[in-house]
Amino acid sequence: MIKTWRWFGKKDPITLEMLRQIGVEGIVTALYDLPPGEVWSLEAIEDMKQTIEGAGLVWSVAESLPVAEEIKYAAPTRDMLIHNYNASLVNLGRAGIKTICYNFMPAIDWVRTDLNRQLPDGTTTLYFDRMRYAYFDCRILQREGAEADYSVEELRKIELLDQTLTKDEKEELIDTIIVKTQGFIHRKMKEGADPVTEFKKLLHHYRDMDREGLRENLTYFLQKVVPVAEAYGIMLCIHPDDPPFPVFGLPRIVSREEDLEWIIGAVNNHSNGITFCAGSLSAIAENDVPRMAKRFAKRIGFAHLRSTALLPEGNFMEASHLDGNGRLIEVIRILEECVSDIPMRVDHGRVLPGDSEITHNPGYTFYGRMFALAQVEGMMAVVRNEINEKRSR
Ligand code: DNO
Repeated sequence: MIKTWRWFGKKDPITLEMLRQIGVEGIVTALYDLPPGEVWSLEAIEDMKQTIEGAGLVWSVAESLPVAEEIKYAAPTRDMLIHNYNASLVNLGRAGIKTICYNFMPAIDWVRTDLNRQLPDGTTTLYFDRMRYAYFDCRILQREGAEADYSVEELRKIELLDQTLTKDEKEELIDTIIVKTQGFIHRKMKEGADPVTEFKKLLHHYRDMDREGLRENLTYFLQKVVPVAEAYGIMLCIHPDDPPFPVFGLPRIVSREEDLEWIIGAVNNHSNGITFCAGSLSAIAENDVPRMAKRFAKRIGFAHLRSTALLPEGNFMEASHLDGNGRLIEVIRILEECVSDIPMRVDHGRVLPGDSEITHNPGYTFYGRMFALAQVEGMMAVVRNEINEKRSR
């Protein structure tokens, strides 16, 4: 696989020069200044491409070419927005960017409740605490009917949290769930807006939507964009839900093996592909991550390599890249055997010494990711030796 790195553009303090020095081969980036729905012009794409190539690297993946919410909830404007999406695809294709990552998570992308969970060794990591999430759902959002999603015991814990969380902790929770985790991935809050009010407005658009409804809207989208991707030799790769279960009463349809099976069949075309995010998929016990890699290998165009540790009571956190439910070495073995030419990147590094001095987005530290990349490279080297030996026998 090709070693790539998510880079946040010219303002990213982690420079392309730094990335070359640590052995990165390709860049994963987006036109972050453009809101979802706007066309990525050929000029802007070429400009980004030249910046990357000027540093001796290549632009391997566009992540994400974001899908506007209006497409996900089928607003009257969706045809116009899909038209714009196709225009961006055409421009990316013309510029030679052939791997595009996107997701179809309604209203909210990845969800964590703590961005700086302290580990025994003093480093910190990302964490999902189910009760804090539930507290946010029931007490901060005050989502209608939310209580029905939790057991009596859980509702009692929510009550307890209400009494023990400080005002600052409650503010921090809001900031974590709907501002910091979303802010750097095309979902910036409007200046001066109240995050909770804004988020509730967004949720409202999905009030009557179930799994089937969202599947219909994804099918509608795929039927219109996959032919364009195919014409330009692009592989559109859907990112799994993170975490892979419904949140805030919203359906999520890219979570389990049967979901991926359904998606690749919805439009049966090689350009309708998958971003194999081992980390997201690993956050529920029922997902056998290596088995999924094997089953869908032919349609995997991009890999996110990380892993999670499943904890009691529905909590989880990022595991070491050598550990956890992602079982990365097995995943790497499968991907190196079946799709060795695809780009991969590590994801969600820890905060290591030195990282607090370099401004970074949550989960996207320099040293933390570099450390993870070294671990993954080690596994890749072992696996490649195995494969070469096997083939020379
Ligand atoms: C979070 C990321 C996601 C991912 C998008 C892809 O760290 O894994 O934001 O990039 O969902 O569309």
